[in-house]
Amino acid sequence: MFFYGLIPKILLLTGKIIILVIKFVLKFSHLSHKESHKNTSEKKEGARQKGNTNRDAIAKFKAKRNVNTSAENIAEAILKGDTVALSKAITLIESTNPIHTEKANKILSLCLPYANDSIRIGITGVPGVGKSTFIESLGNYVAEKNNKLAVLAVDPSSSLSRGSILGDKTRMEQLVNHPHVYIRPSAAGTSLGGVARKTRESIVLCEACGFKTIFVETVGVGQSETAVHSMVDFFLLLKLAGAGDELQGIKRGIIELADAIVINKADGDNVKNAEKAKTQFKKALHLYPPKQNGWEPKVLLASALEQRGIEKTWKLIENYISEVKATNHFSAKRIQQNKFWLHQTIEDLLKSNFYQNEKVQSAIDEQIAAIERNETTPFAAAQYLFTLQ
Ligand SMILES: Nc1nc2c(ncn2[C@@H]2O[C@H](COP(=O)(O)OP(=O)(O)OP(=O)(O)O)[C@@H](O)[C@H]2O)c(=O)[nH]1
Ligand SMILES: [Mg+2]
Repeated sequence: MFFYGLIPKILLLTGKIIILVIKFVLKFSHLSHKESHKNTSEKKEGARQKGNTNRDAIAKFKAKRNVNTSAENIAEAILKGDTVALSKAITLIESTNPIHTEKANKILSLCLPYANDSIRIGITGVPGVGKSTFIESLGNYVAEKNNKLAVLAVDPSSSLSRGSILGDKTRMEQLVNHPHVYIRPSAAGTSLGGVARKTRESIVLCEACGFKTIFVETVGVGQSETAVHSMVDFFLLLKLAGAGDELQGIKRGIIELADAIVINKADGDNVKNAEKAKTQFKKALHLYPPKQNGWEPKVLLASALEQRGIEKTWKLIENYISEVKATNHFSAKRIQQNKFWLHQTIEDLLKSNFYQNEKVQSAIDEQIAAIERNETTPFAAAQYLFTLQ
């Protein structure tokens, strides 16, 4: 009896427990939902904030870019030593777009009064002689002396690959990362004249940007040595011992341009050969007429890989510079070079204006055909084409 009386109470209690459990479960799930909701909103908020940061950064970047786009602002930044602006200006110099050329010319004229104060060194040699390795070694030596160094290249053959310097970046790893060093791969272009002009103008900008030493590298395979020779104060020729290389150089007359010949890879088994080559080159140099400035070209041995002969090379360059500065030949050579480039540029402009002239373009084939039919001479045809301008 007593037991039957308890049944409703037990049922009631069980029901209450079930309700409590359900309430608890519901509350918990609500709480966790709230929590997860909170987390998502926090994440969203975070993302929004991050988005804001990105947007802020982009806006700042754009503003900076806009500020820097005017020629005056780019020039101002260059004069403060800003290498980002320097790269931007060099890109404008390299562009074939007439608007860019106009802007580049404006930047150049603003920078020109602050240029000229540097030592320009041309470095040449056949492919594989060790130019990049040598520039890395000498460059680090120079940069470590607190000297701001810019490395440019004239290499018309590699206009597609954007220059040998870039391809060799692994060989210039240390130099590329040096805080005092600016490296620019060779200018792209279809003609040597065009590439050389761009490099010359880049030199002006580098000087305005505070670079006191400029290396101009060129691959010794064509006429580019002559172009580089006429834009530098000191011309250094890298050579290898043996392999008939000496004779090749003598034939091509590049030796005549050199202020110093450095026989590279004078290491390991090659030392004896290198010493022999040094004697040969010294003799060969005597065959050339003396230089206008009275400097006698020197021959040195070096190992770019083992960093030997580097300090000697630099000391030699310093000696040369102080010698030619004392006799005023330093500035005389630069003036002479400027005259050369003036005439060179006039010739380039005349030529491109002539060939771009529409009347000339449509008449030139006719004249060639007339020459083939023996109806006119090349001279008469040229004179006639000239009257069309
Ligand atoms: N033993 C020895 N090897 C060297 C020396 N300098 C450079 N080399 C090696 O010669 C090879 C060519 O060197 P680079 O510095 O790339 O020569 P490069 O003149 O810049 O060549 P290009 O860019 O192709 O014109 C590399 O394998 C270098 O490690 C040196 O002083 N001694
Ligand atoms: Mg190289």
